[in-house]
Amino acid sequence: MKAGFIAVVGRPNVGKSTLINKLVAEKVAIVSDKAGTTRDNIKGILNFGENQYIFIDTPGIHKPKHLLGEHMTNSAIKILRDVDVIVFLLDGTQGISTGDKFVMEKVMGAKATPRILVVNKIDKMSDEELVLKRKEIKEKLGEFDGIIEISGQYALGLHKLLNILEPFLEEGIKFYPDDMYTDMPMYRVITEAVREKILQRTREEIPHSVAIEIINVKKRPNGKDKFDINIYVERDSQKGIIIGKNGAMLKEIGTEARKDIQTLIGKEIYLQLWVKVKDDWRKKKPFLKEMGYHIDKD
Ligand SMILES: Nc1nc2c(ncn2[C@@H]2O[C@H](COP(=O)(O)OP(=O)(O)OP(=O)(O)O)[C@@H](O)[C@H]2O)c(=O)[nH]1
Ligand SMILES: [Mg+2]
Repeated sequence: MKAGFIAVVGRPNVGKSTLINKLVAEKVAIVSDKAGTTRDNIKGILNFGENQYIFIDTPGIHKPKHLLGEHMTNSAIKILRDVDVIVFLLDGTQGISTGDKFVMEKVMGAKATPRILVVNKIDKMSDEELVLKRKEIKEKLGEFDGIIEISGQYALGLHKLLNILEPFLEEGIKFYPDDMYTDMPMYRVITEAVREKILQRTREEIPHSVAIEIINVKKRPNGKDKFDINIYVERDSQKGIIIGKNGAMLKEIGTEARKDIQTLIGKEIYLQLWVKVKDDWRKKKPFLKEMGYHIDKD
């Protein structure tokens, strides 16, 4: 019996959350094609054979432009020192960028922690590209304790990944009960589901400008519990887009989010969504704190 903590880090959009959902075979983290989807560390726990793998999904590491970005990048960097092994995920379909080198700097900052380089999205790569990628990694990033190629989305190479991580787990312990696959509280399952539906339907600044808060819960013993939820945006124009023509967009977001939440929590609920404007909230510390985003470094 072995167990260990594994931080999955990389620049935004490389597929960290998709990989963790696939590994634990549950929807732990929300996913979208927009960079900057994940805003907090989330654990995805996998019991495989006798072993317990505790994966930590992290926000994409980037150079922040506001306090929310600072919280996101700091969350990812801070966890590096506290894990047994680091998985540094690359998008194999793209060249190694200054963004990846920035991640590497942070990974190297956690000196003693072993690091595995994982090339993702190989479903879109040829064999020749894979060989060239190994060369590029060596030249631009340096040496690792292991390198492997996978596709998180198509579950290719995941057993190999578990095998390569196994030696870094600690002997003789288990940290979580067998039926627990995440540490996410129910309220976050709900707010993240709403945020995902907005991210999947909007573009440009909007995905980055939304924050979600449950403002009221009405428990109804003989009916569905009712959740009132605020969607905060930064501008009036964004509010209009999220509400949509005759409220069509907001309705769609609510319907889709409700379906996901019901599956995740195993019971029917009623969702009421409200859209509110909070100017430049991503730069305002008290509001960020209220939303559960902590920007203090330690
Ligand atoms: N082709 C392909 N696409 C993938 C794969 N894994 C993830 N994607 C896509 O990549 C995009 C980003 O995926 P996420 O899992 O949200 O990426 P992330 O690294 O968690 O992103 P942030 O939370 O923004 O840092 C989505 O559109 C995924 O569908 C893969 O193995 N192959
Ligand atoms: Mg993510």
